[in-house]
Amino acid sequence: MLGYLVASMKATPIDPTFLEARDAFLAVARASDEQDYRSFRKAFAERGMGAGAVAPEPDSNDLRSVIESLREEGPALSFIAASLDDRMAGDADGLLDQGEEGILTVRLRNTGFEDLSGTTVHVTAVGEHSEVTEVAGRISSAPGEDIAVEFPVALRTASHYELIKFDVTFADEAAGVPARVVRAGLRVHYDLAHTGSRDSVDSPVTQSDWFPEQFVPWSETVWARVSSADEHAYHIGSVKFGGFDSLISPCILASTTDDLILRFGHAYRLDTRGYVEVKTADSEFDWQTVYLTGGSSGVEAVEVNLQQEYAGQWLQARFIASVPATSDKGVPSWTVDDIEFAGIENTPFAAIHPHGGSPSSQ
Ligand SMILES: [Ca+2]
Ligand SMILES: [Ca+2]
Repeated sequence: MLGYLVASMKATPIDPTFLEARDAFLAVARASDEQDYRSFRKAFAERGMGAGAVAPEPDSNDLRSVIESLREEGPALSFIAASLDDRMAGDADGLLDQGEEGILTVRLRNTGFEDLSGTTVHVTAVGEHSEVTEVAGRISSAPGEDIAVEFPVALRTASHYELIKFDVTFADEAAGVPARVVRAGLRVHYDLAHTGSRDSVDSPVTQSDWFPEQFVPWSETVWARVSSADEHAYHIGSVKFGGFDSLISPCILASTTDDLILRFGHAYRLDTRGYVEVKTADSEFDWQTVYLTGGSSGVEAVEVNLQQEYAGQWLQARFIASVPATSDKGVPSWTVDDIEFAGIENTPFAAIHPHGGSPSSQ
């Protein structure tokens, strides 16, 4: 058993998902004993990591893409993601706008325990917005392998930031994987520009400006973007296993003339303290604490004035806490919203603008 574990660690890729770690272990076991392989495969399936299971991506910061499966054998095919670009004919901003032609990329994964050789993928546009060109052919894949299929798309009509939809049908009838239809919705006809110094978290585009702490398999402590009514905020809490986790800001350039001020609203419900820290790009020092939380009963507004201490320097801020496991005492949590940097020279946060409009005037 220990021999398998050590050998599988050598075969595991860097920053693995749960299932990449599982597959490395199973591959090592199968190379020496088919019966052991089947026993381990059954044990993984009993814990939700069976045929058809999908792990969160290594850089996921909300783990929402997890699919559990208790099936211990057989083939399986899973839909992972769909994306659009404007690479065929457009303004090359990477976003598909009205009148442009691009590619719809459909990503599937062989999530079963068998090779597939007859996978088919079809896409139809829902509504009149776009035209999709079918791509014929049967695709082969090994267990754990990703399949990307590219369909040419022309966007005929769309209003600002419109959600257009496609039905993706995939199957591998020869292998016994029945057809499934997934409806994918994608936003089109808009511009994205970094024009903001405040993140209200209410637009979905600013989350990717933040850096989550590197994802650690088996750790659940992650900052997620959560919503209540129309209001969104960053939130950590509700985990089975405790651990440290941080939310790290994009780089900001402190003004040489104005005070650097960090403002945010938060609700803090952890027993231990949370820290707000900053670190300069060329600092020999580690993160320096600029604010320490106490418990708060409701939402509390905070202003931290760093004056001219970092004048003219590039720096990042982070929110970090040790999150205990969920206990009988209730669910611990920390929610942060409306994060603003004043007294900075750059605009670190992305915003959605009308296509072709002038970002600076929006
Ligand atoms: Ca475009
Ligand atoms: Ca908000």
